[in-house]
Amino acid sequence: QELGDALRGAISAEDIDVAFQPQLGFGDHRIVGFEVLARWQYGGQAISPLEFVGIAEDLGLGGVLGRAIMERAFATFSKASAGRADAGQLAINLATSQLKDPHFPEYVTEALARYGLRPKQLEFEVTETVLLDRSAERIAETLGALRQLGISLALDDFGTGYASLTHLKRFPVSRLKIDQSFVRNIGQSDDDAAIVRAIIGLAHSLGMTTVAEGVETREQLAFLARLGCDIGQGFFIGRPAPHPVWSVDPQGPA
Ligand code: G
Ligand code: G
Ligand code: NA
Ligand code: MN
Repeated sequence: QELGDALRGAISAEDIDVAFQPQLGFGDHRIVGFEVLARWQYGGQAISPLEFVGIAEDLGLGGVLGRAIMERAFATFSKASAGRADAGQLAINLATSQLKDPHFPEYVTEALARYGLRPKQLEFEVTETVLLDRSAERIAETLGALRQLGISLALDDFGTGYASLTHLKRFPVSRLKIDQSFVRNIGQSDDDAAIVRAIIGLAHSLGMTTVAEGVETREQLAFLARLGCDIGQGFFIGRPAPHPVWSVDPQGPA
């Protein structure tokens, strides 16, 4: 209740921030994009986006929150990438209500144009939970329309949900994000290594690419590159930051 009111206020006051976490291409060792992570400071505390996105959805504020996040991300990214030849892609997490809104593709097209960004520079991330919603038909339509616009779709937290293989056929997915729970023990657990290898093989045989999440060590990074993973994301490569940073830390994955 109180948190809900505060969130409503924070959205209107444009008090929701975003962080940009870099994604490293293993092929050419360049930053190929950034995942946008929403941030909200309330009462001196960082509230997790898992929590406040959920509250917003329950209060029917998912649409306005999503727009506030996208506006903030586009504004910051477009300014920071001005004059840069290949700034890469922005990956934005979507909540269910955004995909149920029939006007969403129209809004995205308009917002991209307003910030001088191209549809190819945008990727949306959805979890399987989002796809499992009762309005799957409606959601599939929205995702199809976004695909038509040239915006790509990544399946988040892959491997932790249900019926994942059906989703790959039913929705226009072009990238799988390997959940960090599999990446964490990749060097120690043969099972986790086998799972990651299988996800990469599945993705590639379906013409999709893979992003490994939660890359925290040099060893994990090397292991993933050996397995043929396309892109890595995690603290070893770069922490979420208030602005996109394209340089690769020499202490990190150089
Ligand atoms: O950075 P981290 O703790 O912040 O993110 C926690 C979870 O919140 C992740 O699963 C992430 O996908 C989700 N999340 C972060 N930002 C957003 C956002 O802007 N929209 C939605 N729907 N989820 C987000
Ligand atoms: O569900 P999603 O995968 O989008 O969540 C991303 C979450 O993972 C965010 O909370 C982000 O801050 C966090 N994160 C990003 N990189 C790392 C990492 O290397 N290690 C851990 N433990 N968390 C990470
Ligand atoms: Na995500
Ligand atoms: Mn993820």
